[in-house]
Amino acid sequence: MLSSIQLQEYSQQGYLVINDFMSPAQRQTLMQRAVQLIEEFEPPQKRSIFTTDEQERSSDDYFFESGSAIRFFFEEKAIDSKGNFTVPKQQSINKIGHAQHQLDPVYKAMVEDLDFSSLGRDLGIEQPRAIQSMHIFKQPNIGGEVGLHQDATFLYTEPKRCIGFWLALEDATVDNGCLQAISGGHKIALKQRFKLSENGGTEFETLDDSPWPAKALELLEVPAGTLIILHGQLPHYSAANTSNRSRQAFTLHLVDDTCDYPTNNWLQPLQQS
Ligand SMILES: O=C(O)CCC(=O)C(=O)O
Repeated sequence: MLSSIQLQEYSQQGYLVINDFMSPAQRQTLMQRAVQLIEEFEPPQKRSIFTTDEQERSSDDYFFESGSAIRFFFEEKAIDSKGNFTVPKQQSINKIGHAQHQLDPVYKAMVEDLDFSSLGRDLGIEQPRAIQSMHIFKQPNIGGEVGLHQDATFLYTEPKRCIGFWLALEDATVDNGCLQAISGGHKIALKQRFKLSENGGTEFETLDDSPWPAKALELLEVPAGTLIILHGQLPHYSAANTSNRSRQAFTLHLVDDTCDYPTNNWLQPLQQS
């Protein structure tokens, strides 16, 4: 599926941009399904906010179990200090994750249609396994920043072999928080691993404490329908959405089933169906 020029670009940059990967009808299908799921979702008493802050995540069973469920995480700014919504429910969600590709018929069919496994095999994954999916919203005005990270921190395997597929369901620009990446940064070591800790929470283990490369982040502004493939060790980031336009994306991550997936990885997926 991928040309030799595309493979070369991916190996040099650690990412690859493919325009018009998804049709407008396919994008609408996922966005409408998300609206339905949010409509049916009854917010729990304890509302789980998605943040890259370790403390927020570590004591949160709702987050822990999300590797084998469909869970809803709120934007930090959507909930006030008393736990009340500051925006309507449909505009409060940061992301839905992490197993809709296995549990929801609409997401499952879309993932099969888009054939990420073949792309994964082209990129060196021997036995592709879809391990995590996310519908990410970056809501207008309140969509939070996602700190600079490498995906293999969260989806660690031995040997390290993880690929992220990031699909723009809407146009992604600098104002609404497009992806940004350190081109070529996938060649640096994996810095951290996010894992279950012995006290029942989670922790970041430092694997390499050298600083991030002193290289400017590249802005990956892309139109709706674009696929960005991300190497598992590519440092990437997205800024807060300061615009009044949302920036929805769907992501799917593959690991290689020939690699070891440690039992103390934070995300414990459903067995494959
Ligand atoms: O969509 C975003 O803003 C960030 C997504 C991301 O970094 C990821 O999926 O690893």
